[in-house]
Amino acid sequence: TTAPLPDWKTSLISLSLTSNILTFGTYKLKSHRISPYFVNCGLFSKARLIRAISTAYAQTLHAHAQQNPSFDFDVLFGPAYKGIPLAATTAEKLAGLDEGRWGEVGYTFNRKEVKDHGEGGLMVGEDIRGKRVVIIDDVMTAGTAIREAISIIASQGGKLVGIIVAIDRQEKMPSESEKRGEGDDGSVRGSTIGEVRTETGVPVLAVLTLEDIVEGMRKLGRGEEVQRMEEYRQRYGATD
Ligand code: OMP
Repeated sequence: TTAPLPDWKTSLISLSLTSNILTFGTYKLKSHRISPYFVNCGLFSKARLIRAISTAYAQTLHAHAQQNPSFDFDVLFGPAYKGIPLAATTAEKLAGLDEGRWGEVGYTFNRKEVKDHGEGGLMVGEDIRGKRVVIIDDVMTAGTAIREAISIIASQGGKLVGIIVAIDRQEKMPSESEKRGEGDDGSVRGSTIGEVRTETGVPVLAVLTLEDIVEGMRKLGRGEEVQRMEEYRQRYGATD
């Protein structure tokens, strides 16, 4: 199943390492899992870094649209806070790729706190009522962040047609015992991405997956990190 990793993915992984976006250590995740690696998309915070990631998101969306002619959308929704610059810069990159095709795509984001004066409301940017919306977010692990974004779109009358993340960690759904904070019970469960696909019926795209990162690290000669990611994958990796 594994095609060789394209050079642009290896470059993106390498750039993530040198800018400390991808780091290795011991990290407690939102899902309470303890991970040997972490991806901090808030650190795409220099011109050349935000350019690299927004280009990768735009190209991933554009390639998907070319392979699936029925795939189309009106608005990119970037959930606050980390999704905001991602939505804005990716919209700009889409116009640069093909202005005729993407030039009218809007972008929007939510406020974390509802404003009760001035223009008011929960949302900033393009109105999503009745529009086809793609969620653009940073990392997907157990799907909690994505589910929140899905419910915001529903509450605003938008129609979800796709989801794109920078990193799909390819993890399985948390068990009931994990949700209670008691650790994994070792049961076989489906992947987060599979569950979200089934629940929503829309494509869930990722710029990079854990598999890509493992292969990229291998290409970069980082055997020790590869081993730690493989061990983590044994424990929490999705099998489907
Ligand atoms: P879920 O909500 O469990 O899918 O986790 C995704 C969120 O966790 C992201 O939106 C981040 O806020 C955070 N996260 C990272 O940013 N990088 C990681 O490598 C892992 C996580 C995480 O906590 O799972």
